[in-house]
Amino acid sequence: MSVWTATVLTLFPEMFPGPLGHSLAGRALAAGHWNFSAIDIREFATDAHRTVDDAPFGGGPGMVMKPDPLFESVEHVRKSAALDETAPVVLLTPQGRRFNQRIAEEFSELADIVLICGRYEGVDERVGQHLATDEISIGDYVLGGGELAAMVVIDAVARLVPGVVGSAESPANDSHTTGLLQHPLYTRPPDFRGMDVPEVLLSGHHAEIARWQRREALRRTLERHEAEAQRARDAMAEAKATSSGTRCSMSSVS
Ligand code: 6GU
Repeated sequence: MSVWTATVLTLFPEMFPGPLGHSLAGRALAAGHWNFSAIDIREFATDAHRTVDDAPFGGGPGMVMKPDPLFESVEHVRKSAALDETAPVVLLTPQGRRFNQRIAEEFSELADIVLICGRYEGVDERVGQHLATDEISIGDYVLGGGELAAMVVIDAVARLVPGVVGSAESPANDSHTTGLLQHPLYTRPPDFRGMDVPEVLLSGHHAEIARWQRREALRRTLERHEAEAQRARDAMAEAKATSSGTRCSMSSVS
């Protein structure tokens, strides 16, 4: 049986496996529990100059990744026997849906994964519409390209694929899987430069420890959500102020 395989299509294959070659996922990769390959999109350019980008129709700044090398390279990996034909093809772009633990779980239940790293100002729309099965962003900020985002997605998904990272990990208890953030963790020494470990953790009282951990997880989760709700309220107040400002200036014009 072939192992779970992540295939990345990129203009910068030398960036890989990068951090994926280290830590838990890296050891599992070296041990053959999963498989990784980076494919150079430029090898699938269709002209003598190996062109992978071009100016946008309708004008505008920057360059757009051409569709033909991307379609050719996905068709190439789809044909390779090692890859499951139902593997999702994920386009990494700031316009995609925001990656989270639920999406990581979805991907981990599918066989294999293909990731396309966007570069330049963007990717020809036909790639998102007719080639990719998914468009993913890892957060509300703009990176120079999809490569770091692909590494984030692969790291998060690989550790959920059964057999990839080993049973020592228990993804079922991960924060975000439980819907709660993780409770605080401490290790030796119990007194470090006057900073103490909470008494209960040293008590050996398992039921009390479990209660403390749950309370702390709930407290952190509430704090985070309250901070997010406050930001949303501020944004709402700001939007209302702006739109009433607009109405005022409109009425003064008419
Ligand atoms: Cl997937 N790509 C780029 N270029 N920037 C991003 C991103 C992806 N996700 C967040 N920012």
